[in-house]
Amino acid sequence: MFSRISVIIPAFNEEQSIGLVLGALPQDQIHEVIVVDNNSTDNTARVAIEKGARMVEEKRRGYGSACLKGISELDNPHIVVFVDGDFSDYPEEIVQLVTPIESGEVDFVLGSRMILPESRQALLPQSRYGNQLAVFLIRLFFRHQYTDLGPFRAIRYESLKSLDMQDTNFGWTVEMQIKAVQKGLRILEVPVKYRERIGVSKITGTFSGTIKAGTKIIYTIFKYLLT
Ligand SMILES: Nc1nc2c(ncn2[C@@H]2O[C@H](COP(=O)(O)OP(=O)(O)OP(=O)(O)O)[C@@H](O)[C@H]2O)c(=O)[nH]1
Ligand SMILES: [Mg+2]
Repeated sequence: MFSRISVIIPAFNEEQSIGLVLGALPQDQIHEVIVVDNNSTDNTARVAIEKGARMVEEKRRGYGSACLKGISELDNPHIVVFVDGDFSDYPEEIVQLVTPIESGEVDFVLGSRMILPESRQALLPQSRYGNQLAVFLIRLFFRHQYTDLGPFRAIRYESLKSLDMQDTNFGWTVEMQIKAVQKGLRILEVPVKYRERIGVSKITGTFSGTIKAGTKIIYTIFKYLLT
């Protein structure tokens, strides 16, 4: 990896996993790693700093708020990578995400957990079915076939800026994917591995999180259809 790569990790109470995520990233090849701590009540921030990440705080709760904060702190990268802090993704696979952008082939690479059977099985059923519904609606309305709304993704910084991201919580991933289609970005999906999270579920692993996230994702799809 020869470009300046910045990694943004939103994290809320991930003290058990954030160190593993940071340890698995090839940090010597990465320009900066920004952990956005969202008012964690555990030692997420301390572990992140000990493991060499830059830690920034975002008081406003929400996955999108944390990502927006991370973007505002970027030090002029070529490529921005988003990865979760729960060690569900395999951070070493960053190479597969970044290489097609470095070669000039594409602008946006989405890590799909729906391609490898082992990854698909590691998804919670509500994620699997929710994703299938969401990607069906995106294909219907926006004419692009995605297979997943996975959090592990890489995008050219210039392209990311052109998307003018807004969502402050669960609509973040789908907003990026819809806007990427609308802006005519060159999009590629690559298969990524996935495993059960470490630590406590915040979103999909909880009933209220699933309802809130599912509703927001569907709402976001219709919002961009109608605007
Ligand atoms: N900054 C921030 N991060 C959050 C918030 N909620 C969750 N996260 C982080 O966002 C990532 C995704 O959240 P997860 O809890 O893994 O959600 P999920 O993958 O849909 O479902 P589970 O893994 O089953 O919980 C993790 O790194 C969380 O720490 C939040 O309110 N603010
Ligand atoms: Mg997770």
